[in-house]
Amino acid sequence: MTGVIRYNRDGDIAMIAIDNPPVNALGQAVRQGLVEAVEKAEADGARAALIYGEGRSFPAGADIREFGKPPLEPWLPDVCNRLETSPVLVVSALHGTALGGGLEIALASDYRIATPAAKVGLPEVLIGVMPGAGGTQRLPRLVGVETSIDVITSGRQISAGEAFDLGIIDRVEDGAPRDIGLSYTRALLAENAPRRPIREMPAPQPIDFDAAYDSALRKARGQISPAYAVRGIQAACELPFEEGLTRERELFRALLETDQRQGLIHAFFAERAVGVLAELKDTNARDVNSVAVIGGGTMGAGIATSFLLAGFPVTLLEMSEDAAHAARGRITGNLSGALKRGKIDQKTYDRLTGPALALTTSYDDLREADLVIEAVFEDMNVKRDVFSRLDAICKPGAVLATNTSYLDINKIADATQRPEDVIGLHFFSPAHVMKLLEVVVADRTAPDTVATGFALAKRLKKTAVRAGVCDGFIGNRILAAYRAAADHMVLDGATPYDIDAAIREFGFAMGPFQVSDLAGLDIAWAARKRRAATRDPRERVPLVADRLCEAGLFGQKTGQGYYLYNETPPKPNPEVAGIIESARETLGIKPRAFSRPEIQRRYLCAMVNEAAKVVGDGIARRPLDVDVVLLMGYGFPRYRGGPLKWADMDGLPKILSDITAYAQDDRYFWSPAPLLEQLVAEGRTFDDLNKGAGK
Ligand code: T1G
Repeated sequence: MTGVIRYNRDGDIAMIAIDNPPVNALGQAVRQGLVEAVEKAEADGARAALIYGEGRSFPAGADIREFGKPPLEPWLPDVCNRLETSPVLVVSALHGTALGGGLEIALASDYRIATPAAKVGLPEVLIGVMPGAGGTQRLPRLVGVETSIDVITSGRQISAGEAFDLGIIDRVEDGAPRDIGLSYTRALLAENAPRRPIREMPAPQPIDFDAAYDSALRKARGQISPAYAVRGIQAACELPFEEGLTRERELFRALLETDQRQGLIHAFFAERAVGVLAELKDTNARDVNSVAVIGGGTMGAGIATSFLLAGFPVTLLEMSEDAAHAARGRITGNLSGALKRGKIDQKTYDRLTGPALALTTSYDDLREADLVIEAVFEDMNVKRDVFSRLDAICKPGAVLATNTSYLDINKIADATQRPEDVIGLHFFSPAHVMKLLEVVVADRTAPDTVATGFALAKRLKKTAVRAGVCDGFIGNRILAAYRAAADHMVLDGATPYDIDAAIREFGFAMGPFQVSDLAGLDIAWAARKRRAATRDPRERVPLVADRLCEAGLFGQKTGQGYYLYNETPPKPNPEVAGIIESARETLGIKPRAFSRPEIQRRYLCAMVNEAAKVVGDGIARRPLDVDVVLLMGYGFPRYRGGPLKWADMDGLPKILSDITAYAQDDRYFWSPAPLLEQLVAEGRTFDDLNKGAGK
């Protein structure tokens, strides 16, 4: 028996415990141990074998760190087949998250019991593959094709209750998995329960699989794994079981080789790696139990909602009773949305909108707060005034945070005598929904203040990424670059609508001009006007965007921007063509055509180039930090792994040569990032910089 599998007997029952922390992933040693254990159970005459997990969970799947490496025997499908064809009655006792290969092990068992809190699922499509150990062949025989397509193409986790209702598990019982498994197995033996290999169940009724395939492809916006999984389920209907397994394996291995699998696995591990920073090692976060928010506008109310949902009492300060009342209305609105979506129950709603939330107009009420976060008007003087007042009022050790999205936090910290307590917590709107939080570290922010930011993100169920101070930190600075590339292409001959279509084709849900209309063109316009005095004369001005704003076309908020919003789907605004034409005339530009590939290329190269500068400048600790920000905050298609993972897979030399070619037209905007030039010169990738960094 391998160290990760423990075997002993309890009467007629072989007890097989899996002990491979943290999630009992089905690595090679576990797979080998399981085969040896079932062989031992058969050899020593056991009548049944109970499989259960030690620690936090029944296996949460194959060990995804093995992906991309040569597969080691025994392969998981063979382990499942070995369990299913054993003469011994096999029972699985599930707890925690029995996912992927873990559920496939359970489906290869004769009976399945679970604790009430257990979750099951086949989330393989979320990491770019599909069930590859019989899941697409056994689940449809158990629950039918429609349910299998829903479960497998969504990759969603299913509660024990729902799994019981669907027939995926046979019994739900509270208690330790070993105990409930043992008593259930004894009961099965006592009633001489028959073996129930799913492979012997009838094939499920087929459906129109081509339609299901097309629908899965459409929904996944270019990601192919859900559609491939549909073909696997189709095989369960059309082929004998063993041939169906072979077909599933072919499809699985094809997905294993794709860039999409690489991108999604990179995203999975990157979202966990961003919290691993050398500066956080051995640094304790400060205790935060009470939170104050200053400013009850959209962002302030969203931030307050986020903390309320995470269980913090919140005091929100506004400048007047009316403003405080309006803030309460926004928060209540947010929470009623959470209630409607089933995120909270009525009792919680009443508590969060009642005793947990205090509104005030007096700074005195912030004296005892452990954390104060301001979301006031984006003006340096206003923010400095707030921080100097906080400095005078707040208790020593209170963390003073700003939600500014671009202002210099060092200047804000200078307004206090305690710069070590000042940090940026940049939420993304809507703050109570978006999972990304940029933790912006100023020059004198103390390490434990940084650690507090990361600890808060965990409690808010958000993913924190460390950012340095610059205009736009990580996400907005890179956004400004690729947004500018889009504006330049409009001036040079492309239409906003072709650009939006090309970027949607790459996998974004929306193109840049749709996003601008959604956010409000006036926001970027205000930023441009703010920076106009210090703008480099070589920078190309997005005249089209300025003129749209001068005409009051701010986008959805005014009913018209690049698109008209008086019908669905919104149509291109006919006024825009004239505005573009006059802007080109003003600038003496003779428009030229842009193909979709060139549009995508320029847009992505601008993104990668600025991202490389952000890493090179130390604003982001590693390339993976940038990937996580763009994936979680800016809609970068997850199956591409993020801009720098995409760049690695596309090839840095070609990207650099494209940037160098574009620089012929605009040396200022397309100045290559030194880090990109260095990596190409050294034959390295952005991923090389991720390895080891931050440990
Ligand atoms: N393989 C290897 N490591 C894993 C892992 C896995 N499957 N799942 C989690 N980890 C690590 C994770 O990297 C982290 O490590 C630690 O466990 C805790 O995870 C043939 C081929 C289970 C819901 O896709 O969804 O089976 O950072 O921080 O928030 O059909 O992890 O501590 O060093 O996420 O409580 C299918 C993926 C695989 C499940 C727990 N299974 N995992 O979430 O903790 S493919 C999955 C998750 C497959 C078969 C196919 C979550 C979780 P570290 P965590 P969590």
